[in-house]
Amino acid sequence: MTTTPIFTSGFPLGSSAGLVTAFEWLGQPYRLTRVDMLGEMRTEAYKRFNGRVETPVLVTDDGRVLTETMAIALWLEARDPERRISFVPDTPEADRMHQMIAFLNTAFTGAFGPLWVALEAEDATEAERETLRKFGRDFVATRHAQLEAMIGDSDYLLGNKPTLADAVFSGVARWTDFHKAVNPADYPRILALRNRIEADPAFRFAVAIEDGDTTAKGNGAMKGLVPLADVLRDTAALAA
Ligand SMILES: N[C@@H](CCC(=O)N[C@@H](CS)C(=O)NCC(=O)O)C(=O)O
Repeated sequence: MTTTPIFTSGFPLGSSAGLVTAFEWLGQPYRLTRVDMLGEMRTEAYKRFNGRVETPVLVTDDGRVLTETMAIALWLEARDPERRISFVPDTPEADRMHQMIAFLNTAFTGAFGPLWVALEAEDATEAERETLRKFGRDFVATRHAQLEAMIGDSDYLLGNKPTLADAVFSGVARWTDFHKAVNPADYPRILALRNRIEADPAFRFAVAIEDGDTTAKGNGAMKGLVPLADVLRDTAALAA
Protein backbone atom coordinates (compact mmCIF):
# COMPACT_ATOMS: atom_id res chain seq x y z
CA MET A 1 0.00 0.00 0.00
CA THR A 2 1.32 3.44 -0.81
CA THR A 3 0.51 6.69 0.91
CA THR A 4 1.59 10.32 0.64
CA PRO A 5 5.09 10.66 2.12
CA ILE A 6 5.52 12.66 5.31
CA PHE A 7 8.57 14.84 5.91
CA THR A 8 9.66 16.60 9.09
CA SER A 9 9.78 20.35 9.51
CA GLY A 10 12.15 20.72 12.46
CA PHE A 11 12.06 23.96 14.40
CA PRO A 12 13.67 26.25 15.40
CA LEU A 13 15.92 26.76 12.37
CA GLY A 14 15.97 23.13 11.21
CA SER A 15 18.04 22.11 8.25
CA SER A 16 14.84 20.33 7.13
CA ALA A 17 13.61 23.65 5.70
CA GLY A 18 16.04 23.04 2.85
CA LEU A 19 14.48 19.74 1.85
CA VAL A 20 10.96 21.13 2.38
CA THR A 21 11.99 23.67 -0.26
CA ALA A 22 13.08 20.77 -2.48
CA PHE A 23 9.70 19.01 -2.03
CA GLU A 24 8.00 22.24 -3.15
CA TRP A 25 10.27 22.60 -6.17
CA LEU A 26 9.70 18.95 -7.11
CA GLY A 27 5.96 19.48 -6.93
CA GLN A 28 4.85 15.93 -6.12
CA PRO A 29 2.36 15.29 -3.28
CA TYR A 30 3.85 15.25 0.20
CA ARG A 31 2.83 15.99 3.76
CA LEU A 32 4.66 17.60 6.65
CA THR A 33 4.92 17.04 10.37
CA ARG A 34 6.31 19.79 12.58
CA VAL A 35 8.94 18.68 15.11
CA ASP A 36 9.81 20.84 18.10
CA MET A 37 13.49 19.98 18.35
CA LEU A 38 13.73 21.39 21.86
CA GLY A 39 10.63 19.52 23.05
CA GLU A 40 8.86 16.58 21.38
CA MET A 41 12.09 15.47 19.71
CA ARG A 42 13.49 14.61 23.17
CA THR A 43 10.87 11.94 23.94
CA GLU A 44 11.33 8.15 23.97
CA ALA A 45 8.73 7.84 21.20
CA TYR A 46 10.80 10.08 18.95
CA LYS A 47 13.93 8.14 19.84
CA ARG A 48 12.23 5.02 18.50
CA PHE A 49 11.42 6.97 15.31
CA ASN A 50 15.00 8.21 14.81
CA GLY A 51 17.56 6.71 17.18
CA ARG A 52 19.96 9.61 16.51
CA VAL A 53 17.26 12.02 17.83
CA GLU A 54 17.53 14.39 14.88
CA THR A 55 15.58 15.88 12.02
CA PRO A 56 15.16 15.51 9.07
CA VAL A 57 13.21 12.28 8.79
CA LEU A 58 11.08 11.05 5.91
CA VAL A 59 8.27 8.51 6.10
CA THR A 60 8.29 7.20 2.54
CA ASP A 61 5.27 6.42 0.41
CA ASP A 62 5.64 2.74 1.35
CA GLY A 63 5.85 3.51 5.06
CA ARG A 64 9.59 3.22 5.66
CA VAL A 65 11.36 5.62 7.99
CA LEU A 66 14.34 7.19 6.23
CA THR A 67 16.81 9.45 8.05
CA GLU A 68 19.86 11.47 6.96
CA THR A 69 19.77 14.42 4.58
CA MET A 70 21.88 12.66 1.93
CA ALA A 71 19.62 9.61 1.87
CA ILE A 72 16.48 11.73 1.64
CA ALA A 73 18.02 13.90 -1.11
CA LEU A 74 18.82 10.75 -3.11
CA TRP A 75 15.28 9.46 -2.52
CA LEU A 76 13.99 12.71 -4.04
CA GLU A 77 16.44 12.50 -6.93
CA ALA A 78 15.17 9.01 -7.76
CA ARG A 79 11.64 10.43 -7.99
CA ASP A 80 12.54 13.26 -10.32
CA PRO A 81 12.32 11.77 -13.81
CA GLU A 82 11.63 15.21 -15.28
CA ARG A 83 14.90 16.45 -13.71
CA ARG A 84 13.28 19.45 -12.08
CA ILE A 85 15.75 19.53 -9.17
CA SER A 86 18.45 17.09 -10.25
CA PHE A 87 20.35 15.80 -13.27
CA VAL A 88 20.32 12.57 -15.25
CA PRO A 89 22.17 10.01 -13.08
CA ASP A 90 25.69 9.04 -14.07
CA THR A 91 26.41 12.32 -15.84
CA PRO A 92 29.10 14.86 -14.88
CA GLU A 93 26.33 17.22 -13.74
CA ALA A 94 24.85 14.61 -11.42
CA ASP A 95 28.31 13.82 -10.01
CA ARG A 96 28.94 17.50 -9.35
CA MET A 97 25.59 17.86 -7.61
CA HIS A 98 26.38 14.89 -5.35
CA GLN A 99 29.80 16.38 -4.61
CA MET A 100 28.22 19.70 -3.69
CA ILE A 101 25.53 18.13 -1.49
CA ALA A 102 28.16 16.02 0.30
CA PHE A 103 30.30 19.09 0.99
CA LEU A 104 27.30 21.04 2.26
CA ASN A 105 25.99 18.19 4.41
CA THR A 106 29.36 17.34 5.99
CA ALA A 107 32.02 20.08 6.06
CA PHE A 108 29.76 23.13 5.71
CA THR A 109 27.07 21.95 8.13
CA GLY A 110 29.57 20.42 10.58
CA ALA A 111 31.45 23.71 10.90
CA PHE A 112 28.55 25.07 12.94
CA GLY A 113 28.81 22.18 15.43
CA PRO A 114 30.97 23.96 18.05
CA LEU A 115 28.64 26.99 17.93
CA TRP A 116 25.61 24.82 18.68
CA VAL A 117 27.50 23.03 21.46
CA ALA A 118 28.55 26.38 22.98
CA LEU A 119 24.87 27.28 23.12
CA GLU A 120 23.45 23.98 24.34
CA ALA A 121 26.08 22.34 26.59
CA GLU A 122 24.49 22.68 30.02
CA ASP A 123 27.59 22.12 32.14
CA ALA A 124 30.13 24.08 30.07
CA THR A 125 32.01 26.93 31.74
CA GLU A 126 32.02 30.36 30.11
CA ALA A 127 35.70 29.86 29.16
CA GLU A 128 34.84 26.55 27.44
CA ARG A 129 31.96 28.21 25.62
CA GLU A 130 34.23 31.00 24.39
CA THR A 131 36.75 28.44 23.08
CA LEU A 132 33.98 26.59 21.25
CA ARG A 133 32.70 29.85 19.78
CA LYS A 134 36.18 30.79 18.58
CA PHE A 135 36.71 27.42 16.85
CA GLY A 136 33.17 27.48 15.47
CA ARG A 137 33.62 30.94 13.94
CA ASP A 138 36.96 29.88 12.42
CA PHE A 139 35.49 26.67 10.96
CA VAL A 140 32.48 28.51 9.53
CA ALA A 141 34.72 31.17 7.98
CA THR A 142 36.95 28.50 6.38
CA ARG A 143 34.01 26.60 4.91
CA HIS A 144 32.42 29.82 3.68
CA ALA A 145 35.63 30.77 1.89
CA GLN A 146 35.77 27.31 0.31
CA LEU A 147 32.13 27.42 -0.80
CA GLU A 148 32.57 30.97 -2.13
CA ALA A 149 35.39 29.65 -4.33
CA MET A 150 33.21 26.77 -5.56
CA ILE A 151 30.40 29.07 -6.77
CA GLY A 152 30.58 30.20 -10.37
CA ASP A 153 28.76 32.94 -12.22
CA SER A 154 25.45 31.10 -12.53
CA ASP A 155 22.32 31.94 -10.56
CA TYR A 156 22.40 28.70 -8.55
CA LEU A 157 25.09 26.31 -7.34
CA LEU A 158 25.01 24.14 -10.46
CA GLY A 159 23.69 26.33 -13.21
CA ASN A 160 20.66 28.49 -13.75
CA LYS A 161 18.04 26.29 -12.11
CA PRO A 162 17.75 25.40 -8.42
CA THR A 163 18.61 21.81 -7.53
CA LEU A 164 18.78 19.63 -4.45
CA ALA A 165 22.17 21.20 -3.69
CA ASP A 166 20.62 24.66 -3.40
CA ALA A 167 17.91 23.21 -1.20
CA VAL A 168 20.40 21.60 1.20
CA PHE A 169 22.39 24.87 1.22
CA SER A 170 19.36 26.97 2.09
CA GLY A 171 18.40 25.10 5.24
CA VAL A 172 21.82 25.58 6.81
CA ALA A 173 23.23 28.83 5.37
CA ARG A 174 20.91 30.94 7.53
CA TRP A 175 22.57 29.62 10.70
CA THR A 176 25.28 32.21 10.05
CA ASP A 177 22.88 34.99 11.02
CA PHE A 178 21.76 33.27 14.20
CA HIS A 179 25.32 32.69 15.42
CA LYS A 180 26.73 35.90 13.90
CA ALA A 181 29.54 33.61 12.81
CA VAL A 182 30.85 35.58 9.82
CA ASN A 183 30.10 38.83 8.04
CA PRO A 184 27.84 37.76 5.12
CA ALA A 185 29.14 40.67 3.03
CA ASP A 186 32.58 39.02 2.99
CA TYR A 187 31.13 36.21 0.82
CA PRO A 188 29.19 38.01 -1.93
CA ARG A 189 28.39 34.92 -4.02
CA ILE A 190 27.02 33.05 -1.02
CA LEU A 191 25.04 36.11 -0.01
CA ALA A 192 23.56 36.53 -3.50
CA LEU A 193 22.58 32.86 -3.56
CA ARG A 194 20.97 33.12 -0.13
CA ASN A 195 19.04 36.21 -1.14
CA ARG A 196 17.80 34.49 -4.29
CA ILE A 197 16.63 31.34 -2.51
CA GLU A 198 15.29 33.09 0.57
CA ALA A 199 13.01 35.17 -1.68
CA ASP A 200 11.73 32.02 -3.40
CA PRO A 201 8.10 31.11 -2.51
CA ALA A 202 9.17 27.52 -1.84
CA PHE A 203 11.67 28.51 0.82
CA ARG A 204 9.31 31.10 2.28
CA PHE A 205 6.68 28.40 2.62
CA ALA A 206 9.18 26.11 4.38
CA VAL A 207 9.99 28.85 6.88
CA ALA A 208 6.33 29.74 7.42
CA ILE A 209 5.54 26.12 8.33
CA GLU A 210 8.57 26.01 10.59
CA ASP A 211 7.29 29.16 12.30
CA GLY A 212 3.90 27.56 12.92
CA ASP A 213 1.87 29.45 10.32
CA THR A 214 -0.70 26.75 9.60
CA THR A 215 -2.42 28.98 7.03
CA ALA A 216 0.71 29.10 4.86
CA LYS A 217 0.05 28.08 1.28
CA GLY A 218 2.70 26.44 -0.82
CA ASN A 219 2.26 25.60 -4.46
CA GLY A 220 -0.30 22.88 -3.67
CA ALA A 221 2.03 19.88 -3.47
CA MET A 222 1.88 19.86 0.34
CA LYS A 223 -1.27 17.89 1.12
CA GLY A 224 -1.53 18.42 4.86
CA LEU A 225 0.12 18.79 8.23
CA VAL A 226 0.14 15.60 10.29
CA PRO A 227 0.55 15.83 14.09
CA LEU A 228 3.87 14.32 15.13
CA ALA A 229 2.07 12.14 17.69
CA ASP A 230 0.15 10.47 14.83
CA VAL A 231 3.34 9.90 12.83
CA LEU A 232 5.10 8.37 15.84
CA ARG A 233 2.09 6.15 16.61
CA ASP A 234 1.66 4.95 13.03
CA THR A 235 5.33 4.28 12.35
CA ALA A 236 5.69 2.47 15.70
CA ALA A 237 2.74 0.27 14.73
CA LEU A 238 4.36 -0.53 11.38
CA ALA A 239 7.66 -1.42 13.03
CA ALA A 240 5.98 -3.66 15.62
N1 LIG B 1 23.48 13.66 9.83
C1 LIG B 1 22.19 14.28 9.92
C2 LIG B 1 22.30 15.51 10.80
C3 LIG B 1 21.02 16.28 10.90
C4 LIG B 1 21.10 17.36 11.95
O1 LIG B 1 22.17 17.89 12.30
N2 LIG B 1 19.95 17.71 12.47
C5 LIG B 1 19.88 18.68 13.53
C6 LIG B 1 18.85 19.74 13.24
S1 LIG B 1 19.13 20.57 11.74
C7 LIG B 1 19.40 18.01 14.78
O2 LIG B 1 18.39 17.33 14.76
N3 LIG B 1 20.15 18.17 15.87
C8 LIG B 1 19.83 17.56 17.12
C9 LIG B 1 19.57 18.54 18.18
O3 LIG B 1 19.24 19.68 17.88
O4 LIG B 1 19.66 18.15 19.34
C10 LIG B 1 21.68 14.62 8.54
O5 LIG B 1 22.49 14.97 7.70
O6 LIG B 1 20.47 14.55 8.30
